[in-house]
Amino acid sequence: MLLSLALVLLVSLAASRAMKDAETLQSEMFPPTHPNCTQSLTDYLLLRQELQLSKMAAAEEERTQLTRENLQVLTQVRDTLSQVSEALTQRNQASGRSAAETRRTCDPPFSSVGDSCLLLNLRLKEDWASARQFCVGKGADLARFSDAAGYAAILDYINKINSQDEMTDVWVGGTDEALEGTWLWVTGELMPQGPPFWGSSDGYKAAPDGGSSQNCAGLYKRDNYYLHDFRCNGAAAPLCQK
Ligand SMILES: [Ca+2]
Repeated sequence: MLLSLALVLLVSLAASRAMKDAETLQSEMFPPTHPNCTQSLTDYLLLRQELQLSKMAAAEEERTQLTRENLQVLTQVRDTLSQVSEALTQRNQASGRSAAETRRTCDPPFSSVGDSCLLLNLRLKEDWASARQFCVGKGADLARFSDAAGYAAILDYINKINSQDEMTDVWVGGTDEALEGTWLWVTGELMPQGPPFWGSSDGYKAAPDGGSSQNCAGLYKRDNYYLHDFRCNGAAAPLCQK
């Protein structure tokens, strides 16, 4: 009987201790609810939402700043392109005006060649002085050129006029009549010397090579219209220029 009572007492004590341990464990794992628990959770959620909104606002501000910078760069590019385009337009306009200004308006039978007016009369074959007089009568003079471009333009004109390829030489306005060996244009300017202006006789002897017997300059058809010194009383066609 006593043993039974002791056993019941022990069982009761063990059960009581087990219940106490369970309560302790529960209080440690699940702290008691604070009186303001609901309010704290709301504050926390609001604070977290506020932080998220703040981050989103910062990111949006960063994107806005980036967009603003991109816009500035694009504006600068547009302004630069606009300036380049304007400069090109002005240069093209100036170039067009320059080309138009250097091209003379010529009355027939003269033709506009470069910055001058030319007239070649292949039907007229006379000495140098008469040819010059013919040109003066047209308000012009025998032709001159100062550089390869001018010479090339004259050759181009002559070849167009002489499309039939007549063996006719052409007088130009150069002479060394005043001082042998010193070739001057009728304007008093020095004629260009050597290639690509002057030709050669028989392919080896460079013109001018006629000495004091040949004092007038002409374009020699048989030498592809290179410059040669001719006898001034020879017959050639006048090339007039004004
Ligand atoms: Ca001479």
